[in-house]
Amino acid sequence: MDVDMNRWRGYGLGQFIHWGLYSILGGDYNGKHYNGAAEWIRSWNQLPNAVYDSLYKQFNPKDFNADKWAAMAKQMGVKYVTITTKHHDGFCLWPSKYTSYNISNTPYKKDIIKQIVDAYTKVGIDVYLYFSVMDWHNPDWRYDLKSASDTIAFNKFKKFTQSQLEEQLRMYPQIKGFWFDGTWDNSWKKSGAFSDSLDQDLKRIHPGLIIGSRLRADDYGKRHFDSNGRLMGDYEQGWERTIPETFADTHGNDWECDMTIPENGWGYAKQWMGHWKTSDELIEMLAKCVSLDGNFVLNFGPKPNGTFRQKEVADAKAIGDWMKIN
Ligand code: FUL
Repeated sequence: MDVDMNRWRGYGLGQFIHWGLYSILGGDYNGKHYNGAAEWIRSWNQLPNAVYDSLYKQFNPKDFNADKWAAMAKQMGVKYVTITTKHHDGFCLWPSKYTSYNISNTPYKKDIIKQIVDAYTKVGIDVYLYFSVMDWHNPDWRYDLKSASDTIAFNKFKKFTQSQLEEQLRMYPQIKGFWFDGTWDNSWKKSGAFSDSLDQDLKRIHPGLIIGSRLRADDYGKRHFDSNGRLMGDYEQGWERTIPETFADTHGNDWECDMTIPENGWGYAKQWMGHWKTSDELIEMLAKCVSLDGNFVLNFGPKPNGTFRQKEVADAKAIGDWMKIN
Protein backbone atom coordinates (compact mmCIF):
# COMPACT_ATOMS: atom_id res chain seq x y z
CA MET A 1 0.00 0.00 0.00
CA ASP A 2 2.78 2.41 0.87
CA VAL A 3 4.41 1.85 -2.50
CA ASP A 4 1.22 2.98 -4.19
CA MET A 5 0.66 5.93 -1.87
CA ASN A 6 4.26 7.00 -2.35
CA ARG A 7 3.73 6.96 -6.09
CA TRP A 8 0.62 9.13 -5.56
CA ARG A 9 2.58 11.50 -3.31
CA GLY A 10 5.13 12.02 -6.05
CA TYR A 11 2.68 13.10 -8.75
CA GLY A 12 2.67 16.86 -8.13
CA LEU A 13 0.50 17.70 -11.13
CA GLY A 14 -2.71 16.06 -12.28
CA GLN A 15 -5.47 16.63 -14.81
CA PHE A 16 -9.19 16.39 -14.12
CA ILE A 17 -11.65 15.89 -16.96
CA HIS A 18 -15.38 16.55 -16.71
CA TRP A 19 -17.13 15.28 -19.79
CA GLY A 20 -20.66 14.07 -20.23
CA LEU A 21 -24.13 14.92 -21.53
CA TYR A 22 -24.04 18.34 -19.82
CA SER A 23 -21.23 19.25 -22.22
CA ILE A 24 -23.78 19.21 -25.04
CA LEU A 25 -25.74 22.04 -23.40
CA GLY A 26 -22.72 23.98 -22.18
CA GLY A 27 -24.85 25.71 -19.54
CA ASP A 28 -27.46 26.91 -22.09
CA TYR A 29 -31.00 25.80 -22.77
CA ASN A 30 -33.44 27.43 -25.18
CA GLY A 31 -31.15 30.38 -25.70
CA LYS A 32 -30.84 31.10 -21.98
CA HIS A 33 -27.56 30.77 -20.15
CA TYR A 34 -27.53 29.53 -16.59
CA ASN A 35 -24.76 31.01 -14.53
CA GLY A 36 -23.84 28.04 -12.39
CA ALA A 37 -21.70 24.93 -12.74
CA ALA A 38 -22.68 23.63 -16.19
CA GLU A 39 -22.57 19.97 -15.12
CA TRP A 40 -25.39 20.65 -12.64
CA ILE A 41 -27.89 21.97 -15.23
CA ARG A 42 -30.22 18.97 -14.93
CA SER A 43 -30.98 19.94 -11.34
CA TRP A 44 -31.75 23.62 -12.01
CA ASN A 45 -35.20 23.15 -13.52
CA GLN A 46 -34.07 24.89 -16.67
CA LEU A 47 -35.30 21.97 -18.74
CA PRO A 48 -37.49 18.92 -18.13
CA ASN A 49 -35.59 15.90 -16.85
CA ALA A 50 -36.95 13.87 -19.78
CA VAL A 51 -35.32 16.28 -22.21
CA TYR A 52 -32.01 16.06 -20.38
CA ASP A 53 -32.23 12.28 -20.19
CA SER A 54 -32.64 12.12 -23.99
CA LEU A 55 -29.49 14.12 -24.67
CA TYR A 56 -27.53 10.89 -25.03
CA LYS A 57 -29.11 10.54 -28.48
CA GLN A 58 -27.00 13.52 -29.53
CA PHE A 59 -23.71 12.54 -27.93
CA ASN A 60 -21.37 12.08 -30.86
CA PRO A 61 -17.89 13.55 -30.30
CA LYS A 62 -16.60 13.16 -33.82
CA ASP A 63 -13.28 14.88 -33.14
CA PHE A 64 -12.42 12.97 -29.97
CA ASN A 65 -8.96 11.48 -30.14
CA ALA A 66 -7.73 9.99 -26.88
CA ASP A 67 -4.11 9.94 -28.11
CA LYS A 68 -4.26 13.71 -28.69
CA TRP A 69 -5.66 14.27 -25.20
CA ALA A 70 -2.91 12.13 -23.71
CA ALA A 71 -0.26 13.95 -25.75
CA MET A 72 -1.49 17.33 -24.49
CA ALA A 73 -1.47 16.08 -20.90
CA LYS A 74 1.99 14.64 -21.38
CA GLN A 75 3.47 17.87 -22.69
CA MET A 76 1.79 19.68 -19.79
CA GLY A 77 3.74 17.49 -17.37
CA VAL A 78 0.71 15.72 -15.93
CA LYS A 79 1.45 12.55 -13.96
CA TYR A 80 -2.14 11.39 -13.39
CA VAL A 81 -5.58 11.99 -14.79
CA THR A 82 -9.03 11.66 -13.25
CA ILE A 83 -11.93 11.30 -15.69
CA THR A 84 -15.65 11.41 -14.93
CA THR A 85 -17.01 7.96 -15.73
CA LYS A 86 -20.43 8.95 -14.34
CA HIS A 87 -21.36 12.35 -12.96
CA HIS A 88 -24.46 13.18 -10.89
CA ASP A 89 -26.72 12.84 -13.97
CA GLY A 90 -26.02 9.10 -13.96
CA PHE A 91 -24.90 8.86 -17.59
CA CYS A 92 -22.07 6.34 -18.04
CA LEU A 93 -19.19 7.02 -20.40
CA TRP A 94 -18.43 3.30 -20.40
CA PRO A 95 -20.69 0.50 -21.69
CA SER A 96 -22.00 -0.61 -18.29
CA LYS A 97 -24.10 -3.72 -18.42
CA TYR A 98 -26.03 -2.51 -15.35
CA THR A 99 -27.83 0.34 -17.13
CA SER A 100 -28.73 1.17 -20.70
CA TYR A 101 -28.03 4.85 -19.93
CA ASN A 102 -24.53 4.52 -21.30
CA ILE A 103 -22.21 5.37 -24.14
CA SER A 104 -23.02 2.31 -26.26
CA ASN A 105 -26.53 3.67 -26.87
CA THR A 106 -25.31 7.02 -28.20
CA PRO A 107 -24.59 7.60 -31.90
CA TYR A 108 -20.91 7.51 -30.93
CA LYS A 109 -21.18 4.03 -29.38
CA LYS A 110 -17.49 3.48 -28.53
CA ASP A 111 -16.21 3.14 -24.98
CA ILE A 112 -14.72 6.53 -24.03
CA ILE A 113 -13.19 5.30 -20.77
CA LYS A 114 -11.32 2.45 -22.42
CA GLN A 115 -9.83 4.83 -24.98
CA ILE A 116 -8.70 7.21 -22.23
CA VAL A 117 -7.31 4.46 -20.02
CA ASP A 118 -5.36 2.98 -22.93
CA ALA A 119 -4.06 6.25 -24.38
CA TYR A 120 -2.95 7.82 -21.09
CA THR A 121 -1.45 4.58 -19.78
CA LYS A 122 0.54 4.26 -23.01
CA VAL A 123 2.24 7.61 -22.43
CA GLY A 124 2.93 6.83 -18.77
CA ILE A 125 0.13 8.83 -17.10
CA ASP A 126 -1.74 7.03 -14.30
CA VAL A 127 -5.52 6.90 -14.63
CA TYR A 128 -8.08 7.41 -11.85
CA LEU A 129 -11.82 7.14 -12.30
CA TYR A 130 -14.24 9.75 -10.96
CA PHE A 131 -17.50 8.14 -9.85
CA SER A 132 -20.55 9.96 -8.51
CA VAL A 133 -22.52 7.84 -6.10
CA MET A 134 -25.43 10.31 -6.32
CA ASP A 135 -27.34 9.33 -9.46
CA TRP A 136 -30.29 11.51 -10.55
CA HIS A 137 -31.28 9.08 -13.28
CA ASN A 138 -31.55 5.87 -11.30
CA PRO A 139 -35.08 5.53 -9.80
CA ASP A 140 -33.67 3.65 -6.80
CA TRP A 141 -31.37 6.44 -5.72
CA ARG A 142 -32.59 8.43 -2.69
CA TYR A 143 -31.61 11.68 -0.93
CA ASP A 144 -32.77 10.25 2.34
CA LEU A 145 -34.15 7.06 3.80
CA LYS A 146 -37.41 8.06 5.43
CA SER A 147 -39.50 4.95 4.86
CA ALA A 148 -39.12 1.21 4.49
CA SER A 149 -39.62 1.52 0.76
CA ASP A 150 -36.79 4.09 0.56
CA THR A 151 -34.53 1.61 2.29
CA ILE A 152 -35.52 -1.21 -0.06
CA ALA A 153 -34.88 0.95 -3.11
CA PHE A 154 -31.59 2.28 -1.78
CA ASN A 155 -30.38 -1.22 -0.93
CA LYS A 156 -30.97 -2.09 -4.56
CA PHE A 157 -29.09 1.06 -5.52
CA LYS A 158 -26.14 0.15 -3.33
CA LYS A 159 -25.87 -3.21 -5.11
CA PHE A 160 -26.00 -1.40 -8.44
CA THR A 161 -23.20 0.95 -7.32
CA GLN A 162 -21.03 -1.91 -6.15
CA SER A 163 -21.64 -3.83 -9.39
CA GLN A 164 -20.68 -0.83 -11.49
CA LEU A 165 -17.47 -0.25 -9.56
CA GLU A 166 -16.46 -3.89 -9.74
CA GLU A 167 -17.27 -3.80 -13.43
CA GLN A 168 -14.89 -0.86 -13.88
CA LEU A 169 -12.13 -2.72 -12.09
CA ARG A 170 -12.68 -5.75 -14.30
CA MET A 171 -12.79 -3.69 -17.49
CA TYR A 172 -9.90 -1.33 -16.69
CA PRO A 173 -7.47 -3.21 -14.47
CA GLN A 174 -4.74 -0.64 -15.20
CA ILE A 175 -6.46 2.10 -13.18
CA LYS A 176 -4.83 3.28 -10.00
CA GLY A 177 -7.79 4.52 -8.00
CA PHE A 178 -11.18 6.16 -7.59
CA TRP A 179 -12.28 9.75 -6.98
CA PHE A 180 -15.66 9.49 -5.28
CA ASP A 181 -18.28 12.21 -5.31
CA GLY A 182 -21.93 12.87 -4.50
CA THR A 183 -21.77 11.09 -1.16
CA TRP A 184 -23.06 13.93 0.99
CA ASP A 185 -26.75 12.99 1.14
CA ASN A 186 -28.41 11.48 4.18
CA SER A 187 -28.93 8.19 2.36
CA TRP A 188 -25.16 7.71 2.05
CA LYS A 189 -24.49 9.13 5.50
CA LYS A 190 -26.64 6.33 6.83
CA SER A 191 -24.61 3.81 4.81
CA GLY A 192 -21.26 4.07 6.56
CA ALA A 193 -20.93 0.32 7.11
CA PHE A 194 -21.65 -0.28 3.45
CA SER A 195 -19.10 2.25 2.23
CA ASP A 196 -16.48 0.66 4.50
CA SER A 197 -17.19 -2.81 3.15
CA LEU A 198 -17.25 -1.45 -0.40
CA ASP A 199 -13.85 0.14 0.18
CA GLN A 200 -12.44 -3.18 1.38
CA ASP A 201 -14.05 -5.12 -1.42
CA LEU A 202 -12.57 -2.86 -4.10
CA LYS A 203 -9.15 -3.04 -2.51
CA ARG A 204 -9.40 -6.82 -2.33
CA ILE A 205 -10.15 -7.02 -6.05
CA HIS A 206 -7.44 -4.50 -6.85
CA PRO A 207 -4.67 -4.49 -4.25
CA GLY A 208 -3.01 -1.10 -3.98
CA LEU A 209 -6.09 0.77 -5.19
CA ILE A 210 -6.12 4.38 -3.99
CA ILE A 211 -9.48 5.72 -2.89
CA GLY A 212 -10.36 9.35 -2.22
CA SER A 213 -11.75 10.34 1.15
CA ARG A 214 -15.19 11.25 -0.17
CA LEU A 215 -16.28 7.64 -0.30
CA ARG A 216 -17.19 8.05 3.38
CA ALA A 217 -19.85 10.74 3.65
CA ASP A 218 -19.34 11.57 7.28
CA ASP A 219 -15.64 12.10 7.51
CA TYR A 220 -14.20 13.68 4.42
CA GLY A 221 -10.47 13.69 4.59
CA LYS A 222 -9.73 12.08 7.93
CA ARG A 223 -10.25 8.41 7.44
CA HIS A 224 -8.66 5.04 7.03
CA PHE A 225 -5.68 4.75 9.25
CA ASP A 226 -4.89 1.14 10.13
CA SER A 227 -4.14 -0.04 13.66
CA ASN A 228 -0.55 1.14 13.23
CA GLY A 229 -1.77 4.59 12.31
CA ARG A 230 -0.82 4.19 8.66
CA LEU A 231 -2.96 5.72 5.97
CA MET A 232 -4.52 3.01 3.86
CA GLY A 233 -4.46 4.30 0.32
CA ASP A 234 -6.73 7.28 0.88
CA TYR A 235 -6.26 10.92 0.19
CA GLU A 236 -8.03 14.10 1.20
CA GLN A 237 -10.41 15.39 -1.46
CA GLY A 238 -11.45 18.37 0.62
CA TRP A 239 -9.45 21.00 -1.22
CA GLU A 240 -11.81 21.87 -4.01
CA ARG A 241 -10.96 25.22 -5.63
CA THR A 242 -9.05 26.31 -2.52
CA ILE A 243 -5.49 25.77 -1.35
CA PRO A 244 -4.34 25.32 2.22
CA GLU A 245 -2.28 28.20 3.58
CA THR A 246 0.19 26.34 5.77
CA PHE A 247 1.15 22.83 6.84
CA ALA A 248 -1.05 23.33 9.90
CA ASP A 249 -4.06 23.30 7.57
CA THR A 250 -3.20 19.98 5.95
CA HIS A 251 -3.11 18.09 9.27
CA GLY A 252 -0.49 15.73 7.90
CA ASN A 253 -2.98 14.27 5.41
CA ASP A 254 -2.18 13.34 1.86
CA TRP A 255 -4.17 15.79 -0.20
CA GLU A 256 -4.85 17.19 -3.62
CA CYS A 257 -6.33 20.49 -4.71
CA ASP A 258 -8.77 20.27 -7.61
CA MET A 259 -8.96 23.55 -9.44
CA THR A 260 -11.14 25.00 -12.17
CA ILE A 261 -9.90 27.60 -14.65
CA PRO A 262 -13.10 29.70 -14.50
CA GLU A 263 -14.46 30.77 -11.14
CA ASN A 264 -16.96 27.97 -10.89
CA GLY A 265 -18.01 25.00 -12.97
CA TRP A 266 -16.24 21.92 -14.21
CA GLY A 267 -18.14 20.85 -17.31
CA TYR A 268 -17.90 22.77 -20.60
CA ALA A 269 -19.80 26.07 -20.48
CA LYS A 270 -20.40 28.20 -23.56
CA GLN A 271 -19.92 31.29 -21.42
CA TRP A 272 -17.31 31.12 -18.74
CA MET A 273 -18.16 32.71 -15.46
CA GLY A 274 -16.24 35.16 -13.33
CA HIS A 275 -12.51 35.55 -13.41
CA TRP A 276 -10.60 33.11 -15.61
CA LYS A 277 -7.36 32.31 -13.88
CA THR A 278 -4.36 33.23 -15.98
CA SER A 279 -1.70 30.64 -16.76
CA ASP A 280 0.62 32.42 -14.32
CA GLU A 281 -1.96 32.24 -11.55
CA LEU A 282 -2.39 28.51 -12.19
CA ILE A 283 1.37 27.96 -12.10
CA GLU A 284 1.58 29.85 -8.82
CA MET A 285 -1.12 27.60 -7.36
CA LEU A 286 0.68 24.51 -8.59
CA ALA A 287 3.91 25.65 -6.92
CA LYS A 288 2.08 26.44 -3.70
CA CYS A 289 0.39 23.02 -3.59
CA VAL A 290 3.60 21.15 -4.23
CA SER A 291 5.41 23.22 -1.58
CA LEU A 292 2.80 22.03 0.93
CA ASP A 293 3.28 18.39 -0.14
CA GLY A 294 0.01 18.22 -2.07
CA ASN A 295 -0.92 17.55 -5.68
CA PHE A 296 -2.43 20.19 -7.94
CA VAL A 297 -5.11 18.89 -10.28
CA LEU A 298 -6.31 21.18 -13.05
CA ASN A 299 -9.75 20.63 -14.53
CA PHE A 300 -10.58 20.55 -18.23
CA GLY A 301 -14.12 20.53 -19.64
CA PRO A 302 -13.97 19.24 -23.20
CA LYS A 303 -16.51 20.45 -25.77
CA PRO A 304 -19.20 18.08 -27.03
CA ASN A 305 -17.15 17.42 -30.19
CA GLY A 306 -14.28 16.07 -28.07
CA THR A 307 -11.81 18.95 -28.31
CA PHE A 308 -10.60 21.45 -25.72
CA ARG A 309 -11.20 25.18 -25.53
CA GLN A 310 -8.42 27.45 -26.71
CA LYS A 311 -7.82 28.83 -23.24
CA GLU A 312 -7.36 25.29 -21.89
CA VAL A 313 -4.93 24.40 -24.66
CA ALA A 314 -2.96 27.59 -23.96
CA ASP A 315 -2.86 26.92 -20.21
CA ALA A 316 -1.71 23.34 -20.78
CA LYS A 317 1.10 24.65 -22.98
CA ALA A 318 2.17 27.36 -20.51
CA ILE A 319 2.19 24.95 -17.58
CA GLY A 320 4.12 22.40 -19.64
CA ASP A 321 6.75 25.00 -20.56
CA TRP A 322 7.13 25.91 -16.90
CA MET A 323 7.30 22.26 -15.81
CA LYS A 324 10.16 21.64 -18.22
CA ILE A 325 12.41 24.17 -16.52
CA ASN A 326 11.36 23.44 -12.94
C1 FUL B 1 -18.29 18.35 -6.82
C2 FUL B 1 -19.34 18.20 -7.93
O1 FUL B 1 -20.62 18.53 -7.47
C3 FUL B 1 -18.89 19.08 -9.07
O2 FUL B 1 -19.82 19.07 -10.11
C4 FUL B 1 -17.53 18.59 -9.54
O3 FUL B 1 -17.65 17.29 -10.07
C5 FUL B 1 -16.53 18.61 -8.38
C6 FUL B 1 -15.19 18.05 -8.74
O4 FUL B 1 -17.04 17.88 -7.29
O5 FUL B 1 -18.64 17.70 -5.67
